Amino acid sequence: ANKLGSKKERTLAMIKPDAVTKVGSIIQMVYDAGLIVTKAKMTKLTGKQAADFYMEHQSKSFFNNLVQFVSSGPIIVMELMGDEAVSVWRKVLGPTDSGVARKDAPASLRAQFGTDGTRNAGHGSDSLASAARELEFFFPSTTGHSRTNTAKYQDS
Ligand code: RTP
Ligand code: MG
Repeated sequence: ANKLGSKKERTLAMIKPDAVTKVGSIIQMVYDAGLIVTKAKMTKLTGKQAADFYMEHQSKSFFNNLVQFVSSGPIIVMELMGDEAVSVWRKVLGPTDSGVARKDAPASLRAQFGTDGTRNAGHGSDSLASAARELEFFFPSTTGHSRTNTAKYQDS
């Protein structure tokens, strides 16, 4: 923690396929929240890569819909940095279900750009541990350990 008691963190933000055309407004929301973009790329996941990324949800009823949706078109992934970036970015996203978000957090990203409980415009890591894993997934380290053991995702 710094002398004001806050912690600089990194998190993985994803603009899902339904909101890629809103990238300009979304990056403005990043900066308005006091975070900065330190890495970014547009890419597209295969179904297998999407299933790997969301493997924590493989037993859930919505898993197949989620994998199909997130691999249905281009996405934009970003490393965001700032004080308490993990929780700040999830606050910007708003509630998981965009319908709920429109009622409870109308200014949130999901309220403005999402559709429903699955097509919800954005993703944010839910903990520091998730952030470390998800950043490595999309922006693999090139030093310190073997890429082949850790990188589930590579540009094709
Ligand atoms: P995310 O991981 O994408 O940031 O979303 P989250 O933490 O707010 O929600 P999570 O429970 O981790 O769910 C991951 C994604 O799965 C889709 N989902 N569909 N009932 C449903 O139809 C349902 N529930 C979740 C959403 O795309 C959600 O963001
Ligand atoms: Mg989640």
